[in-house]
Amino acid sequence: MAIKLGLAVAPENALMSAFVVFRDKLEISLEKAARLGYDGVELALLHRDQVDLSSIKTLLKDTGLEIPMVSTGQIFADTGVNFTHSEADKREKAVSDFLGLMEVAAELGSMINIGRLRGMLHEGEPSEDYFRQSMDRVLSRAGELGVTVALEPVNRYEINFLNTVDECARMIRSIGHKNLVMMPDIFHMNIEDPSIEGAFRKHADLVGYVHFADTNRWAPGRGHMDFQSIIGSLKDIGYEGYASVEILPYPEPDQAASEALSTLRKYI
Ligand code: LER
Ligand code: MN
Repeated sequence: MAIKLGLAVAPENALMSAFVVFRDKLEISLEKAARLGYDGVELALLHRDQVDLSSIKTLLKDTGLEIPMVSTGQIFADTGVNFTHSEADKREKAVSDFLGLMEVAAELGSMINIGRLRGMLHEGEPSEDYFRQSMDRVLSRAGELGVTVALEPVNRYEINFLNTVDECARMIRSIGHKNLVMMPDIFHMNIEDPSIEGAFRKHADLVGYVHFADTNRWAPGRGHMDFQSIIGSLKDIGYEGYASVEILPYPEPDQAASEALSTLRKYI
């Protein structure tokens, strides 16, 4: 077993803000990802009715790919709803849209992520209580469906809550639910954490999924991230899950996807 490589994709009807490498019909993106040599694709969705599950399952069989993760950032990007929103109906919409995507994840055998959808801390408001209440509902359904929820530390320029791996680890440990893991993204870790390798080693037991990008968020190899050392630390902790490439599609998507894979394969 080794670390598996995934690529972030979205269906052609995704919002322009979906942060993915391929935005196209899934039969095209999955065929290209498989031909390049990826093990799986991470699927960015806004709504559960956006995709036809039976045709996705056929595509997975035909290509041999997995969908290890359904990502949910578009729920936040679309209308700004999130788990700590000041207005109860906005928190409710964030949770119910998320639970809709969790059913897709259950059907596909995927995890589901929480990035910016967790929301912000607001002065004078019980934001963390709101977050925990939303997480209670999310995790109780995750337990029923057998879906793993992955909480992603996100850097301070995007959000003011759970920025570092340490902060995120404290939250996950204090919630203490078997369906909750961490999804460190080395782009954010490069900004927030004193040591990327050190953070992986310190919280090895929580790492369930990883996002890879170079320091400038271009394909690995285009910046100054030390992938040999970072992948070395993941090997040291025995990590055998997915590292998915979440990068800007520059200079163009096919080249970015192909460069990312060839850089990472050198070290995996
Ligand atoms: C989502 O995975 C992420 O890393 C965020 O930076 C997107 O805004
Ligand atoms: Mn990420």
